[in-house]
Amino acid sequence: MSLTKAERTMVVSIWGKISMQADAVGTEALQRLFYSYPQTKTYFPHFDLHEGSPQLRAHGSKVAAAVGDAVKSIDNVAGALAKLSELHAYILRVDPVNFKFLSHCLLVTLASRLPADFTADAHAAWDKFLSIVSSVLTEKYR
Ligand code: HNI
Repeated sequence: MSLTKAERTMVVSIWGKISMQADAVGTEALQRLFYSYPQTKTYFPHFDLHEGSPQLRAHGSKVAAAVGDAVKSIDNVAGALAKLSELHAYILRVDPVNFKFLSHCLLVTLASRLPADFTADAHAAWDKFLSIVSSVLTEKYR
């Protein structure tokens, strides 16, 4: 699966508008993940997951930075996220279904922060992009 030129342009442009708030985007997406899909909290027994906790914010900013790296290397997401792919597969062993949940929460976060930009086309482009990111982070399982 790969993105068309138009899809790449939409992903890059939306990230450009939100990247100043990347930390907050990552944190909000995680907060949504833990509220809407509480089973995902089992991967973070060592974290304080209360709203606004320092650990949640630090992790949100790491996740957002990784999404930003993937956007920057949109033609080579696998290369950009190679180390994270090993971490999630071999060490963290996150069940791939959880990537769908987090991707959904990222989409909702982007949509609510950039309502005018998040057209149906932009939604579809981001959905495809996040499924590429998710496949990269889960491909080592297979
Ligand atoms: Ni994920 C650590 C990025 C999905 C559970 N994760 C990271 C780190 C980054 C990251 C960056 C920090 C690595 C480091 O410190 O070297 N994770 C991403 C991205 C996605 C993703 C970009 C998908 C878009 N991770 C998920 C999902 C889960 C998940 C779906 C489980 C629900 N990640 C973890 C856990 C850690 C983690 C657990 C370790 C946290 C810690 O610090 O102990």
